[in-house]
Amino acid sequence: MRASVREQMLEKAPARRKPSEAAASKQRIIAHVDMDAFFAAIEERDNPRLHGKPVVVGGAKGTRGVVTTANYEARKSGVHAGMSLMEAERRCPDAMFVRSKGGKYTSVSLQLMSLLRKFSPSVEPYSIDEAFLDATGCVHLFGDVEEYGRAIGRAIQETLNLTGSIGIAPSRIVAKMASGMDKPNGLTIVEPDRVAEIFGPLPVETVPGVGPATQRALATIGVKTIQQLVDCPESLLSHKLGMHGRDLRSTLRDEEGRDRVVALEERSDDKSMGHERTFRIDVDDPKVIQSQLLYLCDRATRRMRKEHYLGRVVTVKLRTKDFETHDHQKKLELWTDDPIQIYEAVRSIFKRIWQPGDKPIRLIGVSVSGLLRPGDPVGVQQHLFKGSSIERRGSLLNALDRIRDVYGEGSIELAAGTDDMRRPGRTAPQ
Ligand code: TTP
Ligand code: MG
Repeated sequence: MRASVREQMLEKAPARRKPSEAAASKQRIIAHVDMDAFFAAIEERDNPRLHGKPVVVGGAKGTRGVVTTANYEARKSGVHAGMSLMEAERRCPDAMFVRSKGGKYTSVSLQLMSLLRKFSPSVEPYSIDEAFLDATGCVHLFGDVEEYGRAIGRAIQETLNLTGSIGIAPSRIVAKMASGMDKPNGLTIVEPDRVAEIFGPLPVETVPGVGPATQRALATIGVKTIQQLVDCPESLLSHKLGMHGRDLRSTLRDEEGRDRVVALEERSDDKSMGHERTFRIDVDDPKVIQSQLLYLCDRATRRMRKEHYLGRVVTVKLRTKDFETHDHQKKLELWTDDPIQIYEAVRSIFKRIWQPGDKPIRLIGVSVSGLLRPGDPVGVQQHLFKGSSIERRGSLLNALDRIRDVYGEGSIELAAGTDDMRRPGRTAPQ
């Protein structure tokens, strides 16, 4: 089915517009690149023992934990991200199991992003192995859309010795769906006048960001296909799904300028969400400080979840008794709104700037920047953390958030953040 859709698109598509016509009509051309089996492909590339074998990334054989990703060879046996390692071993006994090596993947990701900047001045990294490119003014430099896509694929292969799949379409969401249609090492081009014909009949769950819960909610109002979702009255979607419903519809309809590719340089990364606390009595007890930090992480991420943000850059601010102020940051590998993940980063930053025996602390603050909204337009969070422990923890956080919505902020807190010592202080959102 996938191959045939691709053939239809590539071969039966009406003659492509000439570059000058495309430019004249101001039709946007967006490319989406998604690397194939990213972590597993890097492991396979770097370790000759793994070549050609089924590879599962996530942890050593026989250990507890979940599959982070698996290469296409292992996927043939039904192994997929989010599955327990034990189940992966049962399904694919010959698989080679490898632990994740975060730093290495981040550095390949950076190489990928800088490589992609040769193909467009506007490259928006979207996850560790995905990016959107605004190709509108660039395609004609390479000949046509197909040559442009092939050149990107070749450059990835030659420079990184990896493969990626590419979707090229008139909008971000369609480009993203297209890149997933012919994996691995695929190139799928969707002409503007064929979008509705190709994607309209597909089930709603094909849309990135539509998980099982959204799918069920849509089914109750008879919305099963993408076309039905696009045609559904906005008020009905809002009633059923709130902001997410409105977002999905306007994304699919290309409304509200959602098609802009926002290069990192243009992104308003200066926006941050956080909380800080000034103590009435200066504090130097590490246990108290730790519980304060967890409390601040909880508060900061509570705000992020309320406003549907995920963040990536964690900053700890510290002011000592004599007003010396320190400000240190850490960039996480992936975006998150999880207080425990943020807390882990905060602890490692804090260790660098304050040790027991240092000057007592007058103020501490935690803030998160590098913010993204998952509905912009595709669910980064849902996509990246599908089936992971974060998703499971997510339902606990949702429950905590709901209790706070009803009974107030102080009604329930993360355990170590409830230390009484915080009461004498004052906190302030940043
Ligand atoms: P994906 O692009 O979702 O997956 P992939 O590149 O492994 O496979 P595909 O060919 O289908 O695109 O994610 C990119 C990397 O992000 C993936 O290699 C591992 C990591 N990742 C996580 O850390 N946690 C997760 O839950 C998922 C899904 C991926
Ligand atoms: Mg990928």
